[in-house]
Amino acid sequence: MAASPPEADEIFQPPASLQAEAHVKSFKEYEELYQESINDPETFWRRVYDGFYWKSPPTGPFLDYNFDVRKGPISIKWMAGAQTNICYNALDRNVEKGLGNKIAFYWEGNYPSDQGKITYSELLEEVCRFANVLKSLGIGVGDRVAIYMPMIVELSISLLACARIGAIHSIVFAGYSSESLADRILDAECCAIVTTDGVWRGNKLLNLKSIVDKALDICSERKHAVKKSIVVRHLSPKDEVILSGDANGEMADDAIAKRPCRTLKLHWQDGRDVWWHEVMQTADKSCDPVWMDAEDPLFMLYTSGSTGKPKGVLHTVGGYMMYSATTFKYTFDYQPDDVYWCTADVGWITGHTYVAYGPLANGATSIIFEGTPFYPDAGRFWEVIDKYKVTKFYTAPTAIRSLMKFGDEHVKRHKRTSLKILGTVGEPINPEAWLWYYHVVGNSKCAIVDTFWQTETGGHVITPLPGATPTKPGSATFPFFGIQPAILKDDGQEIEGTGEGYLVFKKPWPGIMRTVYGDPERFETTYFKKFPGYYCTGDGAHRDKDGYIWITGRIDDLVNVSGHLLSTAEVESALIEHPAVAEAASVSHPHSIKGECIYCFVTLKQGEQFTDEMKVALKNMVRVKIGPFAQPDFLQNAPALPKTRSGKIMRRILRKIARGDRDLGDTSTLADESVIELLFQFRPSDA
Ligand code: 6R9
Repeated sequence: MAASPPEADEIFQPPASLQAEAHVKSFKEYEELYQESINDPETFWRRVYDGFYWKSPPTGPFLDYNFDVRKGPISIKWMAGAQTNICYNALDRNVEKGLGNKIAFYWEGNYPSDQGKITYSELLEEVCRFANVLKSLGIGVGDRVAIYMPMIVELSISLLACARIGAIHSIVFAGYSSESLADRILDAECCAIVTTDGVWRGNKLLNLKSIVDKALDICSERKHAVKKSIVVRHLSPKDEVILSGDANGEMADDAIAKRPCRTLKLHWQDGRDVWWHEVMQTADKSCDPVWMDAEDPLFMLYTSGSTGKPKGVLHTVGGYMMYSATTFKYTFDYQPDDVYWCTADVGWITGHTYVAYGPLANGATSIIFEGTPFYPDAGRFWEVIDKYKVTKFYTAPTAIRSLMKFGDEHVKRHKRTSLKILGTVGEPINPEAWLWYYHVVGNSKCAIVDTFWQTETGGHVITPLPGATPTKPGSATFPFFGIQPAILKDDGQEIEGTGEGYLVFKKPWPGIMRTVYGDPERFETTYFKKFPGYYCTGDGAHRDKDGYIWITGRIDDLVNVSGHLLSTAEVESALIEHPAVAEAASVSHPHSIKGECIYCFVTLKQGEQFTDEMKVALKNMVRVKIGPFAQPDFLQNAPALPKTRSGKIMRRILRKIARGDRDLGDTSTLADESVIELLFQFRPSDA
């Protein structure tokens, strides 16, 4: 969904009340700091570096990089040789500073009566115990650990425990199917997985362990054995868990909530499966951190790639630590008495950086939310905000748009007087949703920060600063410190002043990804080959007359469904696995709530019928192969697909057909023009 033309904009000044206490109090101050971060990055980032504990200093240059494929392999090194530990900086140091009794996380469950909290000292103890568990299972530096969990405190404990002992975590969003999970485990060759028995999402009970079991079976079939599966007993004793297999587990002492209860059958594989609470019982509560090189890997996180195969985006310890902490501090203007809430799942990068690492590195109190915005009703967000007196709130445009549909009453029933900053991330926010967020949710007194960034960038790269940047609804505004954007034309020329083109960055910042796990060539091809000398985001952007940047959306074959990136190729290969399908093409299609959705053209094999049952079966194929969130909204019968003479599917034309737009542009390269009319005829009436 493209933002509105910048000519139609209105400017919103930073709220004066916020400005007074802000880290950056004026646009002028932002500009000065920004100039320093570009002209003298070492001085700028050394100040940040000095705020952390390092066991030993860098052994070479502070920054060493090559961004130009013509000069050799791409390489990015910040503070190489320096030793630190991100878990130590996020926990031990805060405890040493006297924050031991401060709440690190409030936990708010799916059911409003399910709640919990954990202080910095308690979190440190739990993390140490789990780090010792991992060690006792033979896991150490460089080993990959998969995590497939709902939004519970044990998820944060797991990732911090990995970081403490130098193991690399690979978190997979717990909405992915067994097959997607298996692909990711296999690519990273994970030796262990952490999961839970089940989880309630709204009124639905999901058996996460059975999804994991199936994924581990697929891995075994492909000759990779995951040795340990550590299972958190998350369901309340009211939900009866029946184990089949050899072992039996004790039930955790959860609060029993007023809610429906259901029986969950778990298969238990003795030797491989262990209960979290059993192995934790005997684990020691202290564990020395392992000192890691700044450039050692911290985690990988898979993101869709235009070829269909997901990429394991790799981040390293030192740079990611500094960048997650710094962007959190400035974008949310972090203050010690804040209660901060980012609604993103830790399975996505937003959760990694702004639920886990960024807030903890700053000693912040934040919320881990397991629920959905609509359960028990569409007022849940605002209820939680009042319950914990949330000051800074961060969510996605798709959530804002869907809540708008329920009307203002759900919001107005709650006070929301604690709110100061409202953030958005994941996709372009349309000005209508921005204005509703500002006026209705924020009572016209909060700063809105529309933060543009990517899994690959580690943290915010284009964003307003709440006390400094005058905002325009729909624009992510200006670059963060150390980020030098450029907008390029097709021929690679930089556009000076106003104009629209490819959004690229000219220099590395500490939080940029270092490689694609196991595939450095793909890293170079995807991000550095198209425009040598630049990091290419894959997004389009427009710069207006005042220098504001407006992200216009993906310009590759990725679709952004509710802020989740999917590749059209990934969806197509899922469809093609159905025995009735001869060929499939999928394109992005506008959607009023999701921003974009997936529209598929399917050519069936001869003799097959495009019935309603067939449609259901095809949608199901995508759910099973990728995950429920990837399910196409539209499927249309395509007796043939528009192709060039060389056989390439013309998705540009399919996008127009999906929208019912007959202004197709140049069709001269089509091998057979008659296909077009046929496809218009078969267009579903609700598209
Ligand atoms: C953090 C995250 C990255 C893609 C990115 C872009 C889109 C994210 C945006 C935005 C416009 C914003 N995107 N934030 N587009 N305005 N404020 O979402 O990472 O899942 O890797 O997605 O999301 O298209 O390239 P990731």
